Amino acid sequence: MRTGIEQIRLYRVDMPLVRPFRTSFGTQTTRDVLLVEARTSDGHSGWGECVAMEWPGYSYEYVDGCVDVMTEHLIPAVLSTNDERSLDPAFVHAQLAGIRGYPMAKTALTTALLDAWLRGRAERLVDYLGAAYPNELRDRVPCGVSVGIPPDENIDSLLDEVAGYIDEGYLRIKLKIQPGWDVQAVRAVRETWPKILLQTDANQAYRRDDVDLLRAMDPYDLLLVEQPLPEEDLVGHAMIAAAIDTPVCLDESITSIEVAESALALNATSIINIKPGRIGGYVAARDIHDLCRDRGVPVWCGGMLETGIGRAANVALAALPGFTLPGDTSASGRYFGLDVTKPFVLDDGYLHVPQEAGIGVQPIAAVLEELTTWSAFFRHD
Ligand code: OSB
Ligand code: MG
Repeated sequence: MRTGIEQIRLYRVDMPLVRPFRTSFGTQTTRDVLLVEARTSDGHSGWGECVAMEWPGYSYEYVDGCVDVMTEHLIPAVLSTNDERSLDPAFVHAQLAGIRGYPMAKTALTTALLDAWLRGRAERLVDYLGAAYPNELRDRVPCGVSVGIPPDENIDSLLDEVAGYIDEGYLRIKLKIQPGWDVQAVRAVRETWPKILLQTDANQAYRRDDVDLLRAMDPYDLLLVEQPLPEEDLVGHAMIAAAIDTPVCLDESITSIEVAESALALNATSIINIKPGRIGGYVAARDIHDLCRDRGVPVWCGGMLETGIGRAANVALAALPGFTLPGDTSASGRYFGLDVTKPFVLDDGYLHVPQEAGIGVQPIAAVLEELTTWSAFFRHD
């Protein structure tokens, strides 16, 4: 028998955040994160991270729901054969095609399988995703940082936090906003740092008739405002985009390449935040990048407070040439005191793309064991 999937393992890991992360949809103090390991019959392990949060606040997916859909549907589908095809990305995609939705759960599983398959071929994820432009792949990516709403809603707390990130070398600041915490925060940061790259993220907190609140931030030279309105409201985003000067960038709304095309056709967005977990995988994310690059639409790599596993794959993706804006690909230390992998460290505002095969990193066994709160395994039988 040629190489196939030998076993799939799930690990639920508890990762305390270095500071609470508050957005318009709620506050996270710890990252309750699901990791997937795919072990192959020839001894490779591939890894994927599920970016769903503990509760369905960003999208409908959440960790318990992802465990359920993986256990009941996704893992049985990929374990239905254990011949060499079981790792082939096109075959895996076809096996899962009949299961709708759950892009975060699918991304975690398919990334683990892709990582294992690439390790078997000694190929890096960045080279696989960027095969169409081998000479334009970068070996480091520019990094921004996403700054939550301070729990005390105090402007000085915000300025202290931003000052720390600027000292560390972050190249762009993103402020989380919501009605009541928007123009005053933006104005304070802009007045303190007149030249920094600055943008905002509302995570769907506004409505169509809040256009005056959004227009009030136009004087502060923002790169973009991310996802002001609900996910489904593409036409509303087009109305906002026409009414304000700040470019609109969609995050939650962009759930597939078809939605990306629709949003661009409607002028609902002029920049796209690419998150593989939201779209259903790294290949789908690459395809949206290719579409945007062809159309001259800038993209950047979003983040979901990933561990080193998800971060490694995101950094590989962000090395593609269309990622022209700094991503939410911050260093491990911005999130965690202890990461499950070797930490990603900021170097002059950049993270380095891992050089090893697959996603290029693996968990440190002792750390994974220490942080794991639950695990399960599945085999072909
Ligand atoms: O909307 O981009 C978002 C974190 C969790 C859920 C949604 C979002 C975010 C962030 C943080 O903004 C990005 C990061 O640093 O990982
Ligand atoms: Mg966002």
